[in-house]
Amino acid sequence: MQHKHNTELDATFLDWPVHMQRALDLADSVLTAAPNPRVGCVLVHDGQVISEGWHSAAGADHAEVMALTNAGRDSRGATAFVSLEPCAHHGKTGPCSDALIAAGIARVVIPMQDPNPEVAGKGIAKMEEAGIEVIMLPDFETAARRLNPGFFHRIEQGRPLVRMKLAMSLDGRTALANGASKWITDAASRADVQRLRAASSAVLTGIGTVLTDDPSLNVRRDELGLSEAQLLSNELNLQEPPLRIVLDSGRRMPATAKMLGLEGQVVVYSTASADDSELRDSKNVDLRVAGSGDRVELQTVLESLAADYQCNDVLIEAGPTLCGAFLQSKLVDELVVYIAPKLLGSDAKPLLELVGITQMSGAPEFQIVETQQLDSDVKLVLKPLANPRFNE
Ligand code: AOF
Ligand code: ZN
Repeated sequence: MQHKHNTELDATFLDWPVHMQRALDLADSVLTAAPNPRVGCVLVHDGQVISEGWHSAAGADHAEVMALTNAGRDSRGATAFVSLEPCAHHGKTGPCSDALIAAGIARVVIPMQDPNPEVAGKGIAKMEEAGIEVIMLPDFETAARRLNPGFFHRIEQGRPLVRMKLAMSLDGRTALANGASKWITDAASRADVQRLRAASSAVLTGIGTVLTDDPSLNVRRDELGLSEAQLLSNELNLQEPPLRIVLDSGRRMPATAKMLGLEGQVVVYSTASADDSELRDSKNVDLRVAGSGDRVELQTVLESLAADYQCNDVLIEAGPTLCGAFLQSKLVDELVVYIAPKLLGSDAKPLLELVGITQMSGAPEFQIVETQQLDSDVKLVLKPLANPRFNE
């Protein structure tokens, strides 16, 4: 297989980056295809785009198959630009590498291998054996990875990518002393959270939040702030709501909790056996054990979410105790913080329970990777920086 960097793409290949970018953009038009990655494909013949495809949801056609089906003409001799190595395995659908071979595709251009052990290089090998020229554009790998950070995280690390959502006032408070918190951030921020939920495999909270706020933690179509066309193209995924996860060491989750009456599955992790739980017979509820005593083991929960539920991305929407515990455990990959330009005062509730930071050098630090103004609020996306002195 040849590797070609952008600087090597001379006059003959000048439009390659354009086609590869289009394949990435097609993948990006889908909110999520979890547990699968989002993938796009462009078929080009004699310099003309003859077809496009994308993977719209798990179980649906893979991007390459959709593009071949849509070509509406002979694809023999065409070049396929795909945002990920075409698969080699029989999963929910047949192998794309076989479909590309059968269609007589002459060349396949990809930005990276699929790290899924069922594929990892096997798709490339199959196609090359069949005489297809496979070319890797490594300059697009970063962009290709950015499309599916949770998928790569799960496959490569055995646990989902963990995002923590925090919404706070300018002075870092989340509720008044009397508990009132509706609404700190504005509608644009709340729609953004809805889109984050819709793109996540699971939304996770603690029993404290369930008992005080009785949240739904669901996705509400009309609050996503998406156009009709965007809603329509994401229809399949919106029918598959994210799992709701509750960490409840003492099995205090009441059968009357609002989320149990809503569509979608709920998983409750506890340290106690489920034998006498009043939820034992509820349908759509899985009762699991992770850890012992009064602490659910966070790492065990995440490993279970990856292994038992194929979760790529988990969104934590919890109170100050659980959010603090996740940060202490260093299991958070990304913070998404919405800041409302208002003050709630020093008797209002703090963002996190995080004690014992006594030296500046031990303070957890973050790198800002995105800032955005959403109506009157500000959204920050941050990545934790490794600090060996934090929680040492
Ligand atoms: C591709 N094209 O569009 C996607 C791929 O269970 P299946 O059959 O849907 O296979 C899922 C796996 O296929 C997934 O884990 C990933 O390795 C690959 N995804 N491959 O050739 C696509 N979505
Ligand atoms: Zn495939």
